[in-house]
Amino acid sequence: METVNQLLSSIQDVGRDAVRGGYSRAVYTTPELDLRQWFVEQAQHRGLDVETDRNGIMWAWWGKPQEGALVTGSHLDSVPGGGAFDGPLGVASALAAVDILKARGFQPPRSLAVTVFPEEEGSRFGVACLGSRLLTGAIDTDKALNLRDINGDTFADVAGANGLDPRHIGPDPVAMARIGDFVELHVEQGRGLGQDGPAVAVGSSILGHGRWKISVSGQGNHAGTTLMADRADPMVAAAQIVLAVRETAARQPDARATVGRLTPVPGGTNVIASRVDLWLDARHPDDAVTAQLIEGIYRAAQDVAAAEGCTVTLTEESYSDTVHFDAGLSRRITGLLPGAPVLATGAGHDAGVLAGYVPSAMVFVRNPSGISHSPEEYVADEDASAGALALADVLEGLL
Ligand code: HGY
Ligand code: MN
Ligand code: MN
Repeated sequence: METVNQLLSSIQDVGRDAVRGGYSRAVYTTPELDLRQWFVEQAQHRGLDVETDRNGIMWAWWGKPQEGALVTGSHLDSVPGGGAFDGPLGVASALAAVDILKARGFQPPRSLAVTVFPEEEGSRFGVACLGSRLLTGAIDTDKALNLRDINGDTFADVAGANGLDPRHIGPDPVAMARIGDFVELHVEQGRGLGQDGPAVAVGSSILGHGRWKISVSGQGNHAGTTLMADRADPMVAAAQIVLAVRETAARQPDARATVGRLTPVPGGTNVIASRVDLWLDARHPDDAVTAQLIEGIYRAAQDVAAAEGCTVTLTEESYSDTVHFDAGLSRRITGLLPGAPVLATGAGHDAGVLAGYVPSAMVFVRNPSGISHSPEEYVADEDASAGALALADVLEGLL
């Protein structure tokens, strides 16, 4: 059986992005579908029975599907130009952990499932952890079905074209009852684990985080015939909004706010844009502070837009409160991983969504680069192996 590093090597060419670098594996695009097929083959190769549920979540069962099972897993989709480990490390480590337990002759007293959640990054339809939100009912089903990608295709249509029945997409209490406990292994996405010391840590909490769409509207016009005094240029207002985002967050300890995506309409070199859409990602441990941050950013946006003769709207697209993982489960995991530090994360995860419904916890694996959502994201082979072994010990201890 392949080790976790061999499993990751076997997908290292799937979804490489020649333009951005790294990987672009958006949900229900060819690279992500290829990874789904890889997962099915690897799971079946280990004697696991694989099923895809009504929301496109894949479940590979060791033992029959049953209520109260132990579930572990992560995601295979990526951000545009993402790293090799964000998501796949958790899935590959779970498969490798099954190998380790089988090699030990371990027989799980209750069923174990390895899961793959779709659209964790929200890179295609804009809402992070869409699969786990649908499973739990954390998102309104109609809102989810009508989410659109940049081509204007709805999630309902795309999911329907990939084997799901949109009429059945939505909360799945039967599947939820099967999750007794959930543990997700994930690459550490900040600098929480240094160069020395243990390769793994136990998660404690996830920073509250949300996404807002800001649209600035002005007067589209000709770049050559429109005098500077006659312009209402939304790009100029948008640029000032990006700076206001940075300044507002920089004044608030522990806050993070980012504009990573900005789209001028129509987007011509010799055209003054008529509208500019930008997306804000804002995070803070205290949800009330996040709300104040957004209010401050929106006030600043309205001021700069008005000064430029433009108008501006702000729409919340998704929000997740700060999550604290199940204390009892995390304590048990800490006991199974002596010396592993406890680490909060600023990154969202399906484990964070599930934490609102079932006992949920996370294990992080060292990333010496401290960089993620970038081709520079990195996990050394020996740390990936340590992570898979740690996950095997945790699964054995929890089963
Ligand atoms: O955005 C996040 O925090 C996660 O990587 N989806
Ligand atoms: Mn992830
Ligand atoms: Mn991510």
